[in-house]
Amino acid sequence: MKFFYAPGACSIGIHIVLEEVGAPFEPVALDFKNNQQHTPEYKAVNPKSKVPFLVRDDGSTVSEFPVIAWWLAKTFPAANLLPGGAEGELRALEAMDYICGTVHPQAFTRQFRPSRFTHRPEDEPRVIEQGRELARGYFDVIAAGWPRGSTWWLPFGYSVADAALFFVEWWAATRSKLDLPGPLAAHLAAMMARPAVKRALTREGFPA
Ligand SMILES: N[C@@H](CCC(=O)N[C@@H](CS)C(=O)NCC(=O)O)C(=O)O
Repeated sequence: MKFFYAPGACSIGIHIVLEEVGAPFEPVALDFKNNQQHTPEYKAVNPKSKVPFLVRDDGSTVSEFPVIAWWLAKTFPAANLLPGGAEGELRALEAMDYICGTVHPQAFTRQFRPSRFTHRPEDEPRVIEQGRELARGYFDVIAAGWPRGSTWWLPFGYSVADAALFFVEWWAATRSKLDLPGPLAAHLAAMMARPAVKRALTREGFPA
């Protein structure tokens, strides 16, 4: 399968899942600095102009982080990346949806692409600050619900939810320079120690 990503984008979470499951994949990097996601060539592959994106071996495609992560975990069950049963899957999907549907677009897209939230350039610093405040609030919500004594986000153990949480923690620490609440700082450190995370970061050109 082909995996489309942009170095340092949210696709790093799917990159980690791919490394965890050990499936063969062809990584294809897009250059966001030159807006490669908006070229006719990429739009012909993915009309949404986003990453992460998969083209499977039969030519069919999968988009949207939680769906890609869920599909990879179901397809490669030996990696044990999903809690069992409908209830367990529900918790993993709920966690990933919070990251991908709320934390990423509301807190971090505000910080990284403020012009999408205002037409007035003079308002952009306030949009960025609003994004930082939202990030702190969302991280506090996650920390308050953290399973007691757990390294990983879901009480079941390591899962695809951890790969989703990783990318916003990593952005917070490396790009936004935000302090993470205790359980999330410990979680980021635990993620950084995983060989799959190191391999994904290295391939994308970041310190591991
Ligand atoms: N809902 C999508 C959002 C993915 C997304 O926003 N990806 C960003 C990278 S972090 C992107 O491709 N941005 C390109 C753009 O907006 O031009 C998902 O969860 O996969």
